[in-house]
Formats: sequence, structure tokens, C-alpha cells
Amino acid sequence: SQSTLYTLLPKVQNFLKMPKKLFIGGKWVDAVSGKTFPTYDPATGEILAQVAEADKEDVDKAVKAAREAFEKGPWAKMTPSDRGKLIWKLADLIEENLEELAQIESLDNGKPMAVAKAADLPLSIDLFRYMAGWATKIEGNTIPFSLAKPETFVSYTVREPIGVVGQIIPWNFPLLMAAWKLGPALATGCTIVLKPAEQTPLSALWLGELIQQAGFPDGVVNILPGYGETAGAAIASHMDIDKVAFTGSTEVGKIIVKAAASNLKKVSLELGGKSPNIVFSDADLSTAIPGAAFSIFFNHGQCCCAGSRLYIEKKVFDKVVEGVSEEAKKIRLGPGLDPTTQMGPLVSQEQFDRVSSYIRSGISEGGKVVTGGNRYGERGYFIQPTIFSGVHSNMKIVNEEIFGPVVCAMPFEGVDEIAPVANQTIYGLAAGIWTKDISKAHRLASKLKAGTVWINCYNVFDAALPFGGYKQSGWGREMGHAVLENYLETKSVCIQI
Ligand code: TXE
Repeated sequence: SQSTLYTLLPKVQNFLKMPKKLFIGGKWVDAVSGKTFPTYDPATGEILAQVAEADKEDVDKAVKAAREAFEKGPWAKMTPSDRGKLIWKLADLIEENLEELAQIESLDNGKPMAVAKAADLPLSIDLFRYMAGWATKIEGNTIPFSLAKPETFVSYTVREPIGVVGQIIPWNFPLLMAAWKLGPALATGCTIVLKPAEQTPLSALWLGELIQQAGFPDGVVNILPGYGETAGAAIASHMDIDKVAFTGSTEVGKIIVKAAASNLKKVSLELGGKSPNIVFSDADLSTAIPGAAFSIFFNHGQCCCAGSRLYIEKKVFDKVVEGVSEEAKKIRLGPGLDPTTQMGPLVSQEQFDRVSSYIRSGISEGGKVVTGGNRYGERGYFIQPTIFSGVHSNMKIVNEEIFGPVVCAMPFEGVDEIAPVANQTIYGLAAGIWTKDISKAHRLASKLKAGTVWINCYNVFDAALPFGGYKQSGWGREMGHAVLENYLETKSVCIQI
């Protein structure tokens, strides 16, 4: 196993040995059923740990604890400033555990530890700090009436926390997705039942320890590892949860919406994508080529915003495809804990099978594999960075989210033609544009139906910049002050004077 090949940090060794329980009402407890489930090291396929498996009864318990904390607990009476301080403290504690959490993330998800250290961890820490600041800045308005004379009415709005929130997150950035969800919910004063993905529950459990250590009152955050069809479904349909926030597949997003109809809980969704990355012939190719490679191969293509449709202006098509394949060939695959690794395994056997079947489908539909296309090594869930050319717009691999290191390169004629082609997708999460002509970039950006448009860069995130999808990529936004809307109600107060 990786733990015999590489040195695990002492705290990580300890953590792996400890029983992994559910975090409910400020206590670590076994599942009501007593069941556990395994989480795997995707670099080897071996079991990393057994984790308590939450189901409906555990969700009921957690919702009760969260309701109590929301209505009565010290949390409900805390000042916004004190709430902000707790969130900031949590950020500090994550920072103190940065190395350990990066190692856990690498073991459980497969990503290189160096990437977790450079991206997942700092982004999570900064997200909490950014949201800590918002706790004291949630304001309403005073509203002049259009039909009443001045000085007859005074009216104002108050923003109040929505209540008990269910949060269901995926496995591609386990800690960061928890941060994106918890940060704004805590800043607004909600209480939370969080379900990490069954593939990657470990960093969320570590986070639970830090939440306790920071001093959050019992029941404010409850963490319940478990499966989607059981624990996740129980959260989505629960009658006493006021809002559900989900990140994952568009398919499950639709299931969540239906389940949420039970009590018409509010819903926000961050779903799949098939994002176009557009390279013009007037781009600085020395940045556009590595940029295009990074847009799809970062996190092994397991990014909802991955630049999986690479549109290249005809004049430079061959040059860019060749450049991106050179980049792909340079990427060093290996287990996440190996410091020389640049790309780890996919997260699970299931994802490995899914991505492999897309590659087969691309070949059988007539696509040409320019580079990659195969498994790497004999064990673990490694897939070579893969580039397809010779594809056409109705092929499966051009239209469906693959969620692996597989990109389709397609030529285009010019700026007038590209916007409708780029928008030819059920998704609308992100898009990339590479050109030195900044007017052209702005014009095209305005035509793209995507929640984020990156110009001469890709996969750039900031806690202050909203992120989310048009069309079937979701409802609502993560991050920025936009995300606070997901967790607030508006109350209008109207006084006759
Ligand atoms: O996602 P799921 P999976 C896409 C990507 C990937 C595909 C499948 O294309 O190949 O989804 O991955 C919980 N009720 N994305 O199967 O199932 C589940 O336990 C309530 C894109 O892993 O959507 C997990 O916590 N919850 C994506 C979470 O939903 C349910 C990230 C996500 O799992 C549930 C992940 C149910 N019925 C996958 N079924 C992105 N946009 O970033 C599952 N879950």
C-alpha cells in the first residue's frame, strides 16, 4: 500500500487507525444501524478505512440536533462578530493541519499531495476567511413605497438565515466542496447536515474534529458519511430541512429537485458541464497550449468546469493539437503521495470504468486518438491523458460529461461561427477564450451562455468570484456574496407611522 511506500505524517497515521464515526450534535457516534462502509485508496484499490454509514435514522437525529441548535442553542443568540470569529478560527485550524489534510485528500481522492497543498487547501482556508468577513455584513434595505406619501410608512427588509440546511457534496475536491458549502451557511447563521461523498469521506471527518476544536456549538455542523441513495435521499426529502445545497451530477440534481418538493425546501445546485475552451489563431500559443492542457487535465479532468471541448481556429489546429499532446505526454502519472507525481488515479473503479467506456465509444464512433487512450500501469485507476480529434458534433464524447482526462479537439473557422457552436450543449458552467484581441474576447464572452468565462486563463477560482451554471449546470451560485442568497430569507417589515 502507499502507506508502506511513503511516510505518512504521524497525525495521519493516528487518524487512519481511529474509528470513523458520524458527527451528530457535537458527538462522535456510530450509525444507528451499526453499519460501516469502506473507503479506498484509488492508487492501489486497497481499503483505506471503514467509516460509519449514515442512513435515514441518522439523518433524522442530525436534523433534530441541527434544529435545536438553530432555534434554541447558543448559536442562535451569538453575535455576527462571534460567528465570524469562529469561522476564522476554523480557517486557522485548517491551516495548522494543512500538510495532514493534504495527505488525507491525496490518499482518499487520488490527487497529488502537492496539488492538494497548492490548490485545495489554500482555497478552502481562504474561502472560510472570506466568509468569516461576511458574517457581519448581511444587511437589508429601507424601502420607500411607491403608493404611499412620505412619512406615512417606514419599511425595511431583514435578511434571516434560512434554517436547517442539508448539503450533499461530491468527491472531486472533498474538502474544498465542504468549505464552499459550510462557509456561507455558517456566515449567514444556518445550521447544517453535511453528507460527504461515499468515495471520499475522510477529510470531512477531520474537518469535524476541527469544527469541534474551534468551539462551534453542538449541532451547528453535523457530518454524515453515507451513500447517496440512502443518506443523501433522506436529506433531500426530509420534511424538517429548509434548504438543500447539492453539488454533483445533473442526473442526481434532477432527483434532488423532485425529492425537495416534499416540503418545497429551497434548492441550489452545482452540476455537470461540457465546457468549451476556444483558442484563436491570434492567441499567445505559448500560454494557450499549456492552458488548454491544464483546462482538461487538472484534477485528472474530474472538474465540473473542465475544458473538455477544445475548439481551435483552423489555421493553428494542427499546431495546437500537437502542442497539447506534447503537454499530455509530459504529465507524470503516479500515486498521489509520490512527490514527482503530476496526475494521480481517477477516484474509483466506477469512474475508471465510466471514463474507459467513453474512450471506447469515441473510438467506435470514428474519433481518432491523438495521444493516450489507455490505462496506465496494472493497478489503481489510472488513465492516460487523452486527446481525440476527428470527432463530430453528434458524437457521445462531444456531448456528454466524461469527467476524466479526455478532451475532444475540434477546428473552427472564425469568431462569427464559434458562439453558437460553443453554446450547443445542455450545460453552461464555464468557457475559455484565448486571444490577444481583447475586444474580440469581450464580444465573444457576452455571447457565451456560461456562468464563468475565463479569458487567457482557465480554472482560476477565488472566494470572491461567483461560480455556477447556466442551463442544466445548475441553480444559484457558489462563492462571492452571490452564494449568501442561497442561505437567506428576506423579511419585509412595514410600519404605519
Ligand atoms: O455523482 P453523484 P457520481 C458527474 C460526473 C461523474 C458523474 C457520476 O460526470 O462522472 O457525475 O459521479 C450523492 N440523493 N459529477 O456518481 O451520484 C452522492 O452520494 C441524494 C459532476 O459520483 O451525483 C454524492 O455525495 N444524494 C460533479 C453526490 O450526490 C445522492 C461532481 C454526488 O454524486 C443521490 C461529481 C440521491 N439519489 C460527479 N445519489 C460536479 N458537478 O462537480 C447520489 N447522491
